[in-house]
This record gives sequence, structure tokens and C-alpha cells, in this order.
Amino acid sequence: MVFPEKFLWGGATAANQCEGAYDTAGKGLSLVDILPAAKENREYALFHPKEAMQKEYSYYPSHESIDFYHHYKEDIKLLAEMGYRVFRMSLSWPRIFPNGDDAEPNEAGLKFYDDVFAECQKYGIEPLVTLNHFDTPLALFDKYNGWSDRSLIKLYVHYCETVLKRYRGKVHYWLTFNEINMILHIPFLGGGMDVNNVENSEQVKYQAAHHQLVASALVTKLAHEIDPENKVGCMLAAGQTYPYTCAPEDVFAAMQADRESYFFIDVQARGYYPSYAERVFANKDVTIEMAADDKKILREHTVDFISFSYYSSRLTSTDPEVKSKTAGNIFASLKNPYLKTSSWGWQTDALGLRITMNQIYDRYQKPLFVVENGLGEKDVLTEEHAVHDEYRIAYLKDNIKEMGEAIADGVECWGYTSWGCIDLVSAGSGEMSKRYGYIYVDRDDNGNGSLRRYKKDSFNWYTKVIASNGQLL
Ligand code: P53
Repeated sequence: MVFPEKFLWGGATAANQCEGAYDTAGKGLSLVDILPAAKENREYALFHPKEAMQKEYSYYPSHESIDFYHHYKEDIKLLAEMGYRVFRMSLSWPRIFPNGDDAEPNEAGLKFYDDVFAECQKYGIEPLVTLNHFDTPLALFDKYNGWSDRSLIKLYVHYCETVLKRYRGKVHYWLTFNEINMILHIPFLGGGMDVNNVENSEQVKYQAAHHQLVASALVTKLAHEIDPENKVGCMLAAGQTYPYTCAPEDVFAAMQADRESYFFIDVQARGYYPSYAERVFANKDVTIEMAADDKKILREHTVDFISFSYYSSRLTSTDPEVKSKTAGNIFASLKNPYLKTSSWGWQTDALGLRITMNQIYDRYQKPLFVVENGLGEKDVLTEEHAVHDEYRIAYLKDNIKEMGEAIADGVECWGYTSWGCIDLVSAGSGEMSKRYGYIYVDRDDNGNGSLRRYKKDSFNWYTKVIASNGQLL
């Protein structure tokens, strides 16, 4: 297995799922701060945010989460111990602009990330920063219905300009929007909006997507102007869609499903709407309102690299009889009989990562960055404070091996940050018990626990992987 010499090994987190301190030092509420725990409540809130806001739930996991806000020194030290070269994290927009449209930033919020970056620098860890990971300021949901309103472009660009200037030289890798295609599936998390009582929800979602695409291009421009060393990436929730059978109808349906996601990257990487968009929009009765300069901005400021999350491949069929959907995953996907399934119903497909990487690279010929990958599973902390997570090691080993194969196939890939390197709150379910980390955090689904950190078996395994640059898997 030959990984490039400077391959960036590391792990990934997001502010909304690990920081906690939800109202500390001037932070405003974010979208996720109104999401309760317990699967059914959370799903209801994700798709009925207005109604959920009227209710009072007993527990909101983001409010304390794993309290990274107060533990970041200890946590980054552990990441350094594993030999991390990169740490993917996100900035909380409402920690810096509590209402999203404040004239001046909150200095305490900015200072917190100065401290976090200083800690990374101490160990030679390069931060990879997501500017918006599911935590748009809640006030912008109230006031504008989020990204459905064009005003969000200006507000987001103002926030990004503030942090690009502040952290100039401390951060070189930026992602504009986490899983930008998620706006079609969970419009509240992706776009800070409720699309329930609108005439044509597709119209609202694609118009909001257009606003994000323009905002992403404007921020790419700014990032390059502020520091020519900056590298800006887009971020896709990826996973190749397979046809259920070799029936041409199934093959075509699989292609269409992938285009729904690639649509976003087509614009961010190539600089213009793909040729198939017109027909898709006509079928959905969507007309995108554009400002005079939008097309020019999109064309001139494409991304430097393409990052993506990969958990599994997807499967589609046109046969109404084939209905055994996988549990758990927000992306409607059929159960693939050739694949194993996790306790949360997510399927494991390491070769699918190689397929996906080749597919994306063939399509865009820009460097890739695997910024999420991993297995969410229940872990058991033994009396000796050990966690024997050989299932996680097996998942990661197989996926890293296939990533190596994709590189050997000719794909340029800059790095790998597995998801939830330290246990954190699940975005989909709000649970702590769906764990991805190399580091166990003592906290349960109801918010009980000491918050102590413990190394899992996978911690030692990943340390060796990095030290050997992927030779020892
Ligand atoms: P969790 C599905 C549903 C929600 C978020 O997911 C998702 C996906 C991916 O298919 O995206 C990412 O926590 C996301 C992370 C998230 C991770 O997947 O539901 O970028 O924030 O935690 C894992 O198990």
C-alpha cells in the first residue's frame, strides 16, 4: 500500500456535535440546539422544526455534548498522541455571530478558536476547517427561513470573511458547506429552513441550494485573495448508487440518483450548472432566480479540491416489489444482499469507497480528501476502562485498504479524516451510544457520565497506521 509521503492522516469532528457550551461566552443558539434526544423526537424535530420549537423536551444533547469546549487541550493532546497530521473541525457560526446578522463578531467566540488552533500548532497538526456544519444560527431560521432567502449569502460571506482574516496563516484548508447535497434530504440541517408549508418544496430547496453555491464561490474567491496559500474544498455526502439489477431501467435510475448529489459538485468543481439540470428543473417545476453576476461568480471561483463523506454505497431499483429498505439511513437506500449491516442498519462496503473515489476523480480530475468515514457502533467500556472495538478496526482497515487501492488506480487524494475520532453526538439520532471514535467518552444517551476520555483498542491500531504511513493495517 503506497500512500503519498505527505498524506494527511487524521480525524474529523463538528462543532455542533462535540463542543457543548451552547450558551457560553455570548454564543447564540444554533439549529441543532433545539433538537432533542431520542430517535423519534429527533426525527420529528428535524422534519417539523417549527412545531418542535414550541415544545419543551427534557434533554438536548448538543447543549453539553462531550464538552470539547472545556476539554479541547486534553482532546487535541490525545489526537497528537495518535500522530495526527490533520484535524477536521468546524467553526460554530453562532459562537461568532450569535444572531447571524450582527454587525460585529463576538470576540470571545473568535478567541476560543484562536486557542484551539494554537493547540493544534503546538503538535504540528494542520486544521481542516468546515465553515458551516449543520449549525446555522437559529435566529436566521426564525427571521429568513434560512437559505431560502438570498440575504443569507451576504451574512455568510461576512462571517467567512471575518474568520478567514482572523485565522489567516493558522488554517490553510477550508470547506464551505458540510455535505452540501444534504439540503435536499434534511432541509433544516442543511439549509436552516422549514419546507413543509410551501407550495413547491423542490423550488425552495433548489433556490436555497443556488444561494449556497453562489456563497461558496464567493468565499472561495475571498479565501484565495486573503491568503493565496488557502485551499478551499466542497464537501459531498458521497456513496455510489448501484442498480439493483442489470435492467437498463435500474441502471438509469442509479445514474439519476447519483446526479442528484453530483449536481452540487458539478457546479462547485466545474463552475456551471450541468446540462441535465434544465430537464430536472422542468420536471420539478423549478425556476432558479439568479442575480446578474451569479453565473460569472460560479464560473470564476471553483474549488481546489473535492472532499466527501463515505459510509456506504447506495442501491436503487425501479421495481415496486423490491421494498426492503435499510433502516437508519436518511438517504433512502435498499438493502444490498451482498453487504453486512451495522446495528444502526448502515451497510458496510469498503470496495464501494474505491469505486466512489474513482468515479469522482474521473468526473472532476481534482484532488480528493476523504473527510468522513467510519463505523457507528455500540461500545462496551470494561472495568479496566478498555474498549475492545475490533469491529471498528476491521471496518477502518478494509476502507483504508480500498482507499489505498484507489490511489494506486491513479486517484490523487490528499488525506483521510475518519469521522468522530473522539466519540460525539450522532447527527441523525442524537445518541451518544452510536460511537465512531478511537477515544471513548463516558457519557450516555441521557446526558449521564463523567465525560472522562479513554483510549479504545482502535486508538493503538490507528497510531500504528499513521506511523507506518498506511503500511501496517
Ligand atoms: P450519524 C446521514 C444522516 C445525518 C448526517 O451520521 C449524515 C448522514 C450521512 O449519510 O452525515 C454525516 O451521526 C455528517 C455528520 C454525521 C455523520 O454523517 O447520524 O456530516 O455530522 O455525524 C454520521 O451517525
